[in-house]
Amino acid sequence: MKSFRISALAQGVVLATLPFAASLALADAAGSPPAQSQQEMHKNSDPKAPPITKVEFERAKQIYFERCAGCHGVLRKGATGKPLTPDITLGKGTDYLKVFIAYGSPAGMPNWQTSGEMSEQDVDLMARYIQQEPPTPPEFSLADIEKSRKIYLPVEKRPTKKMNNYNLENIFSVTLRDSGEVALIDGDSKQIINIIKTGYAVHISRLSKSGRYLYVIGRDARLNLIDLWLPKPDNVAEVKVGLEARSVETSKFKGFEDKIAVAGTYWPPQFVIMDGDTLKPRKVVSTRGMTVDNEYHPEPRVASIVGSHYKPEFVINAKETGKIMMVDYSDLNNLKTTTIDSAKFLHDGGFDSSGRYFLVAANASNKIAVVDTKEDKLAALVDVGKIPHPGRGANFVHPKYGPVWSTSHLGSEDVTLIGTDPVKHPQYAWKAVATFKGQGGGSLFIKTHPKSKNLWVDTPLNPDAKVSQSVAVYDINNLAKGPQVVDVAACAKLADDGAKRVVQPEYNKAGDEVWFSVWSAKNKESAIVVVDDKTRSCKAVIKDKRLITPTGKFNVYNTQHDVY
Ligand code: DHE
Repeated sequence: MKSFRISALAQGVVLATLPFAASLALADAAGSPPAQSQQEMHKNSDPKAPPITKVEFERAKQIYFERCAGCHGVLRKGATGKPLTPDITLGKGTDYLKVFIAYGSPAGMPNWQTSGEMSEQDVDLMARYIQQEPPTPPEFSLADIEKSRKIYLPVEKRPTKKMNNYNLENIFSVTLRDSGEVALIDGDSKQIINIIKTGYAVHISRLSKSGRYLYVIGRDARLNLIDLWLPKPDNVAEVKVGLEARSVETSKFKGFEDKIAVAGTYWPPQFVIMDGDTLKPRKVVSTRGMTVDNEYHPEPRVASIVGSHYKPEFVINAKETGKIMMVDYSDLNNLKTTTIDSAKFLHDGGFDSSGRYFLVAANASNKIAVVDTKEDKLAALVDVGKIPHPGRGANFVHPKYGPVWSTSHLGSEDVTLIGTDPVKHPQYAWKAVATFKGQGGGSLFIKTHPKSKNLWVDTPLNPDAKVSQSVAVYDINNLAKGPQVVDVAACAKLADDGAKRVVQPEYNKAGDEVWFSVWSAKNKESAIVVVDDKTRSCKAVIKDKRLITPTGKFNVYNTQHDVY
């Protein structure tokens, strides 16, 4: 295990700390044929695979981990993205693969080269790399997790009450994707409170039930625990829960407030249940097993996790198997799990407005699975458009259909509404009651707020820069009117040099501002644009040289209370 961790992670650190030009020079040197002939070559089981040196292979492995594994899988068996195993890629050949990687596709494959995120040499390298056999990373046991754990401030030395004057409920935890940090921004003053070291490319932030503890999980499976009660909120504990991860959640049920945390990993395919205040691992559970089609899958990655409000349970979604596990955390020695069959490949989702039903995208099946967390049963599988991608979705009351939850799509321009009220609107419950057109494919997130009349839909992965730099906003009482397009990137007034994806609307606590990230490459300036929800015009722009590649933003109150 050690050798993989050290080589992959050390490589990442070396490349991340090299100046941009130096890392390109390294790529140039590694990519050119004369250098190849002097270097040791990587040995692949199929001699038809294009040549790649050992150094290039290690570098490509790191790029694949950072950029590709999330969609295509560590073993490249496919999920949100297509399978990329050598039986498929060798037939396509290097030239075909290079074009696809460079230009992307409207179905959601990013345009890595034309957006400036990968050099021509890197695109060539990746096209050759994905024709080799994928390397299998090592396992990660409870003992490995415990060994990695660090306590920066023991529980007995932490404050017993809030020690600062911040309005904690309106703080935003902002992912600084490529710098391996989060920025805590005061939503009232728009000032940065602290920039906190975390794992690489934090994926999400979640709050403990009381709102005191903030948990952030990196793609490299490093989980940080931040205490918002400190005079200056900062890390108090940290643990590495595996090699690759996307999700973290906390116990929300009465009697278990702030007590338990859970993190799901992409690799190894498992989840770990921990003490909420120290991150001490208590139980690791593998997700390997049969899919809903009764075939064995070696890599069912853990996608979204939410804490039930009805039972002491976590709702844990295994992507490749399409199984939703209701894991009872009240007795970890006699762990009870109810497994619900839904559809492949489970990804992101959120609660309906009542907090009883959890709606999750089975994205490659073009379905939304609805779980009743009170009865622990599948309430419905709803057909929607191509590759639904809701984030946590958006709940509002539709004039005709009553309470609805909505999703946009990565693979189509559709925005779909699903009825969520089986009591007063049973004829619409768990049906796709309306679909209307957004700006285009490549949407990742949709958002509204109980106090707002607006529904915001982003399109950061659309290949057309005009579309990826703007958002569509609809009047929820008059959806037929169509959207107003707001050019959010223009408000940020950034230099015209490369992709500026506008991503993830997030409301402030009051529901009268909506925040967007303007996500540039890591060596370019980015910004956060705050839009006035009523006038739909730019209200503030937050710029700071420390705001490197901001992506996800999590308002403390809205995240803590599942308001979306
Ligand atoms: Fe995400 C949510 C996985 C790419 C930003 N993303 C999620 C969740 C999963 C997931 C499983 C739900 C977690 C939960 O609720 O418990 N994301 C993946 C991937 O596998 C994928 C497709 C590829 C990858 O390599 O990671 C991927 N995601 C991205 C990005 O490229 C984004 C845009 C930028 C980034 O920071 O990496 C991104 N994902 C987000 C955000 C959320 C998220 C902001 C939470 C949205 C919310 O409002 O809840």
